[in-house]
Amino acid sequence: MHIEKNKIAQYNSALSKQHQQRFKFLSGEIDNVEAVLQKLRRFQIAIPSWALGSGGTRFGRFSIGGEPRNLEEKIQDLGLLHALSKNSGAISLHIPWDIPENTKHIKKLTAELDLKFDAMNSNTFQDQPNQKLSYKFGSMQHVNKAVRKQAVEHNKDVIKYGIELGSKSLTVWLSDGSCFPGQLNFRNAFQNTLESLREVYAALPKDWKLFVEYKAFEPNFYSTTVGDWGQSLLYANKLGEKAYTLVDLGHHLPNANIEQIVSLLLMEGKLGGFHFNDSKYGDDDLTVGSIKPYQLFLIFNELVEGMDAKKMDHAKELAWMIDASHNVKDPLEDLLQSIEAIMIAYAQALLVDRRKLTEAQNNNDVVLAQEILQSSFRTDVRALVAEARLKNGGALDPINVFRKEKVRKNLIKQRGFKNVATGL
Ligand SMILES: [Mn+2]
Repeated sequence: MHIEKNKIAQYNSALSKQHQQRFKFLSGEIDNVEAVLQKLRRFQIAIPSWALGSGGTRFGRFSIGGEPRNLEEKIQDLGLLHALSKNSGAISLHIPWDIPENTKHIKKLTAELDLKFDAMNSNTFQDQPNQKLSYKFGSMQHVNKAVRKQAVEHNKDVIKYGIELGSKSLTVWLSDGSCFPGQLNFRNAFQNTLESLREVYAALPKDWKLFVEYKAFEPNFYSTTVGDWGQSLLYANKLGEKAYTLVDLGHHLPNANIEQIVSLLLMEGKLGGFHFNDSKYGDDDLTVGSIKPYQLFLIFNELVEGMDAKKMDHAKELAWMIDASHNVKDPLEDLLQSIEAIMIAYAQALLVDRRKLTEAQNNNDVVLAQEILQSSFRTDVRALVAEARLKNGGALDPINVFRKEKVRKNLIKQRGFKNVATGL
């Protein structure tokens, strides 16, 4: 489904007067409003190809209807999302769930919808039909060299698909680990994984990056072989300059100080990308900003501070992606909410008065430091984010357009109610 530009403009004009009032008031409070708007307009978040259908838990899965039946339909959904939000101009593919059959056609379609290919994702956390050896006891860590080799070859294949599509990075998330004490020799598991990753690293083109994603637990519940940022950083440092750590918000133990982690990874030049989601308990994969918006702001505060310290381009140098699951919401509406939450946190972080904050830190003025951060966090920046979207040709109120245009109803009519998106 496609929503014409002039249709979006019609919805915008109905909201224009109210928006202009709000934006005018807000821009009066911001010193460098044009520079902030420019940054917001350039910021693009990738959507993974597995995020467009209903997600599930190990207990069940409830279809929303009208889910994309193939890669082409997923790209169409992403095109619609980007037309409304203008901040989601990239797709992150999962292999083998979304193997492009006709690369030329897929590339043409994505270009028409103004979408780019972000990081490729490999999968050695489940067995595929016709797969020779099982990953039940791990993939790159496996005690059997033949299993490790199979996992390495799969990653090399994913790189090949990525090269054809114009991607520049590979994200490796391993579920490798153990469920019970004594199951695994930790050192051997680490060394085997490192050796496997080295082979994948050697297959990377010159201008590619390798992201090593970590996760504290699940599906293994006693140990995980890439379990935290320390382990990921060890691999990245040993692999070389094209290897980076990837931080997924939900992949930490409860109460971890994620803003400190990103700050130090940036300092080391080893932060490669970020997966956004939110959680109350563990890796809940909830809508970004739905549970802990202050944490999200504090993370963005460190990201902006750290990237600026290294003179990095916010929009280009790190891989930004939403990695959430949609169990009870329409996936497209959920993604629109997540994009909005990310943009709000980013905008608030851009408003932080860095000079005053540094001064407060140097004076040990704890109260003032908190006041400075919370003053930005408590600023209602929605009109600023909406203005950036408007200037990019997007919708002032994306969810309103989505609902008024009855997108889901139309998709169900087109695709049926009972279909399940590939890969889920
Ligand atoms: Mn992730």
